[in-house]
Amino acid sequence: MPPSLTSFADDARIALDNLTDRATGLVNPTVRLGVTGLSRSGKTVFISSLVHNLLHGGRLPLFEPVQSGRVSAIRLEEQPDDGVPRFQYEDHIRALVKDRVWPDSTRAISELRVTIDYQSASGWNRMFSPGRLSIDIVDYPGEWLLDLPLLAKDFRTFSEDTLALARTGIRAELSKTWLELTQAADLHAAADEMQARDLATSFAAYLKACKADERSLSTLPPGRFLLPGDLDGSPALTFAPLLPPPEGRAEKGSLWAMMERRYEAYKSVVVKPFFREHFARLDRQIVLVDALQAINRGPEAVQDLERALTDVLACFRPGTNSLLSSLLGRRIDRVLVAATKADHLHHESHDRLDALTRRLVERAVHRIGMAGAGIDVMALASVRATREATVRRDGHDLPVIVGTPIDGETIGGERFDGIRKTAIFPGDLPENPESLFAAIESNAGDIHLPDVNVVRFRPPQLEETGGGIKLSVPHIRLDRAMQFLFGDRLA
Ligand SMILES: Nc1nc2c(ncn2[C@@H]2O[C@H](COP(=O)(O)OP(=O)(O)OP(=O)(O)O)[C@@H](O)[C@H]2O)c(=O)[nH]1
Ligand SMILES: [Mg+2]
Repeated sequence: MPPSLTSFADDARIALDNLTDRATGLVNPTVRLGVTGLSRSGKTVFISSLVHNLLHGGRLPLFEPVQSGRVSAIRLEEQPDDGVPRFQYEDHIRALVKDRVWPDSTRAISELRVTIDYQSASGWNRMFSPGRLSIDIVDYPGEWLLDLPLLAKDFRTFSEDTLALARTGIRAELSKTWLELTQAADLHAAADEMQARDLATSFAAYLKACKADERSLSTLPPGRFLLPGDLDGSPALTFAPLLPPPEGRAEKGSLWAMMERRYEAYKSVVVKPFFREHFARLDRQIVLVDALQAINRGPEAVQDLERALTDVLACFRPGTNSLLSSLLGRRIDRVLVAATKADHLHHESHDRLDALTRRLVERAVHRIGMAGAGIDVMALASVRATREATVRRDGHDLPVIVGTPIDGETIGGERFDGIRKTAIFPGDLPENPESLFAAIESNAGDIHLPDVNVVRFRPPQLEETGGGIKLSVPHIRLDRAMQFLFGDRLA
């Protein structure tokens, strides 16, 4: 992103916010952890399970501070930001653990503070009082993140980029109605509110169709066209990209001028406040991706995920804006990209999902010329909804996963009721991720992607100890994620 990301006044405000954060941080050390991902990628489930495992003594062998017994207490505390909705941990956990249903979709930002008391590992630090770290977890939609690159784009570039993409692949089908409407519009004619509304509605319908498409195309900005909230119907959300751009400056009062002004309004009303109040204050970030779903849906979905990941990682590129970095005084120094829902695979494939996601990230990082330092990748399951078993068939042992499909789920024509369990063969990922990308790039008509069986299972029944105490939520590699995201801050 070029240095014009925000105006100087914004920078000064961010700096001030950060100073305040840091001043409070001296009294009570904190780490602000951003959790994001496109919708349905597993953000709510991730935070709920992470907190549950911390609060309820989960199995966390790879989270060193807990493993080595240095943590003396973990509790929820009041969050620092009064204006941000609280992450409703108790409701989500009740759904997951008691009702065994997945929590509802959450469509905005929320926050939760977890505070950990610990003994420092170093003898020197132990001489002082015991350590205390607050982790402020901030859950926000990935769509908001994909809006950040707009700060560096004028209306002309935004229009060009958006229209070019709308003409490719499956999107060409989905954008047809809107493109016809756009082509018929006279950019020089006097601005007309009804026409602006029609164009915006049609453009938004195209964006929604992409998102809803079962081939799983990831989201395109502007994100608020999908989740308008209380800005629905405002001028800042009533615009659409236009082409071709007029020569020189557009005439005052023209359709182009109106759309251009509203696009700028979107940036200042929606994108900048998010950047300033939330994004610029994060220390650490986890980006959740549903790579399995993309693989399952086909080559275009995988390419699309890679494109979205490229845009997302570009937001975390360090040092692109030296003025900003110096004013911020701090920036996100660790980013974790995690492929979620690994419990849909047999453990032999976990490393393969890991490798595949790593390759996806490497390609994205390479494309934007980033160093890749501070970025880690892993495959995990926030909640393990399955267990593994083997079945013998035709003299061979086949690895299967066993779980309770959610009510109404059908597998091979058989409908499940949410009570009966079943075993499925989860399918295989390629040993070498390169073969997958080679297949995608060769663009050979009907590409065969590996078959992964993505069945929706219910959350698991929690095991109980002999004394009848329910254990914490089972997971895969959640402890590794914790260690990377904040383990070092508890040293
Ligand atoms: N098996 C399994 N399914 C998961 C896991 N995490 C998420 N899911 C599934 O993915 C769905 C979406 O998870 P959420 O945590 O609600 O996703 P989100 O990113 O918060 O979604 P929005 O709030 O809609 O943006 C859940 O309803 C589950 O079906 C997991 O670890 N294992
Ligand atoms: Mg959510």
